[in-house]
Amino acid sequence: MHKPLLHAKAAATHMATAALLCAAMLGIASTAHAADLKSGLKIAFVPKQINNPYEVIADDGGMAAIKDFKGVGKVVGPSDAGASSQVSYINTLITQQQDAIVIAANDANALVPYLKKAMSQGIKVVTFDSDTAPEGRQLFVNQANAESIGRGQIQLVAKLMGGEGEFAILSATPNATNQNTWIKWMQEELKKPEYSKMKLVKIAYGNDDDQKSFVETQGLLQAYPNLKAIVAPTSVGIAAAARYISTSSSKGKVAVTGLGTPNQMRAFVKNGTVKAFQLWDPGQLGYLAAYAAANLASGTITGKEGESFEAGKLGKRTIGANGEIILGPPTTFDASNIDNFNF
Ligand code: RAM
Repeated sequence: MHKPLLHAKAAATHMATAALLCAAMLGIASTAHAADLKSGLKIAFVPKQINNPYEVIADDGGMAAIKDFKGVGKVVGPSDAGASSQVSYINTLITQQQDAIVIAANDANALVPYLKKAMSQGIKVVTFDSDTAPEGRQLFVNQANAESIGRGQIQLVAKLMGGEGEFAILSATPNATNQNTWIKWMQEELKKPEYSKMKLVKIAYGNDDDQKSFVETQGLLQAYPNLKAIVAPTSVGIAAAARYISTSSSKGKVAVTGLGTPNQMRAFVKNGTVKAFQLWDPGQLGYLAAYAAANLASGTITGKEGESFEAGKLGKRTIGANGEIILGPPTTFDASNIDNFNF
């Protein structure tokens, strides 16, 4: 019973690979279709941390996609976003011979040897949300162009603080690849002459821990009495900062903005603590990452620039430079539109 099935599976994979080869030889850009995906693929999601509402939405999106293409999905991961806290989960997934690992990396380099080991055993590795160094994965599903996220955050905070005064960044962990890349672009944007009256006084780290982010917010307000804004490019950080400020004498004086989920931020927009913030749909991010992983594991794509595949309800997606696939531009939420979003 098993052998013919294996042969059929192998034949399907060979046919998909042959189709790719032919298309490449003819110079035709082919698109992999959902029907080409293997069924029963074992795909494991490893979020930065298991209990972060943002990560839960992203993982749920991934599990929904896996259900679409009849795979076997699961979510495993640490309760803190520490640099090496994901290692033991990766090792277990290797032992279990998963078909693919989809991971939001807590560190650009610390995980690379373990992910390389996974790939050497035929397990496909896709990063999403937060990347590793490129040698640690085959594809990176990015929520939006990192440069536009970083520059956009400065453009938004500049508007909220009237283009002048002191502001601070409240980030996630010091090792988070995504936040560090965005902050780099924030600092780049700040060099423009129109921001010459704005001063970034401090980058604080709340480690994507609610309580630490809350305490860091308090510390920023005490250390910088003239602070006019806090930008938290992390959904955990922005919610904790808004909660602190909403009941403090800084409410109305210190603007809070950054990246957050509409559901976590709604109350703070309604009570006037937060005027505007940004994000993409984390559920769609997980959904797209699952389709990317399934296509790699089915042999319908290899991860090369220019290859494309069908990502269910998100339609056709194409791999860009450095194995990066971009979900789409972020949305800015404020009192006028926040009730249109439920995630
Ligand atoms: C937190 C995490 C995540 C980031 C969002 C915006 O949930 O740090 O990686 O993308 O914020």
